[in-house]
Amino acid sequence: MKTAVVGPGALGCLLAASFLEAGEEVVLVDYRPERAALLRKQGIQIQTLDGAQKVVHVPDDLPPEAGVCQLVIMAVKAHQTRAASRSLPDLMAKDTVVLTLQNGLGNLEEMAGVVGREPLLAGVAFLGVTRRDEGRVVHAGAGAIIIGAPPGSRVTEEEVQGIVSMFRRAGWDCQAHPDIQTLLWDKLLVNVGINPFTALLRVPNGVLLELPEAWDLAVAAAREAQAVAQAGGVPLRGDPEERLRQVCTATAANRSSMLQDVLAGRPTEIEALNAQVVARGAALGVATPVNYVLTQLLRAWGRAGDMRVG
Ligand code: KPL
Repeated sequence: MKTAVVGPGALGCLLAASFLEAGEEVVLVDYRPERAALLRKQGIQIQTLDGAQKVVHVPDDLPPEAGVCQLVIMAVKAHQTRAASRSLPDLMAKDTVVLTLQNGLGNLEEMAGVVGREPLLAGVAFLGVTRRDEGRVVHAGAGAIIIGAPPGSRVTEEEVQGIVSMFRRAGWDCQAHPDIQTLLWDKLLVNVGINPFTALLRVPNGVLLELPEAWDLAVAAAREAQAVAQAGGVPLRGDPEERLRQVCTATAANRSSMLQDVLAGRPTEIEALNAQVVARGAALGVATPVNYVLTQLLRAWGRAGDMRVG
C-alpha cells in the first residue's frame, strides 16, 4: 500500500526506511524544501539496535508532489499537527486512512478538524529512537507499536489488520487494540513521567531509575495522569510505577523526545503532555500539582530562549 510518512523526524525516518526495505511504496513528506533536498541527497543514516550502520534512500517530497496515498502516517511533533494537517487533503483519496503515531493528546482532534474523524486511526509507539541530526537516527530501544480505531472512525478491523501486517513485514512488533483511547492515556502516563525529567536533568531514560528524588516525582506525575484518566471514564488500570519502570528499562539508553528537543533548542511537546493532564484534571476536579509544576517549568524553559547562558 502506498504510504506517506509525514515528518522526517526520528520516528518518521526510522519507519519510512523500514517500510522501504520491506518493499513497500513509501514517500517521506516534508514541509521544508531545503531539508527534503538534503535527505534526498544523503539518504537516511540509521544506527540499528545492534549498533550496525546503514544508509537508506527513501523518496522524499513536499505535498502535493508526494501524491495520493492509501495510508498517511503522521509523525510530526504535536505542536506541528495543525499545520501538517492542512496538507492532508493533498495526500488523500476517498479511502485513505490517516494514522497518528504522535505523542500526547489533542492530535486526533486537530486532524479531525481538517479531514473529519472517519479516516482516522491512532497508535502508540514505545520505541526508543534518537535523532542525531537531520536524517541521522539511532534506534536505541525496542518496543511495541499498537494501533486502533478511535471513536468516530470508519476504518474497519480488516483494514487495521492490513496495516498491522505491513508494520510486521517491516520488522515491527505491531498489534491492533480495540480500545486505543485507553492506550493513548497509557502512553501519556509514561510520557508525563519520563519526558520532562529526562529533559530537565539531561539524562537518558534509564538513569531516572537511579535518581530516587526524580523517580518519586516521575511516579507522582504518572499517578496524577492515571487519576485524571479514571475521572474521565478511561479505565486506565495497573501500577504507574511499574509501567514507568518497564519503559525506562526497555528504552534505558534512549534520549526521550523532550530531551532531544531541549538539547536542539526546539519547542517541546509539553502542551500535548503534562499540560493536557493539568487542563483535563482542572475540568474534572482532579488535583495535578506535579504536572502543573512540570508544565510551568518547561514553558519557562521555552520562553527563556536566548536569555539562557551556556
Ligand atoms: O515516547 C517516548 C519519548 O521519548 O517521547 C518514550 C517511550 C519515553 C521513549 O523515550
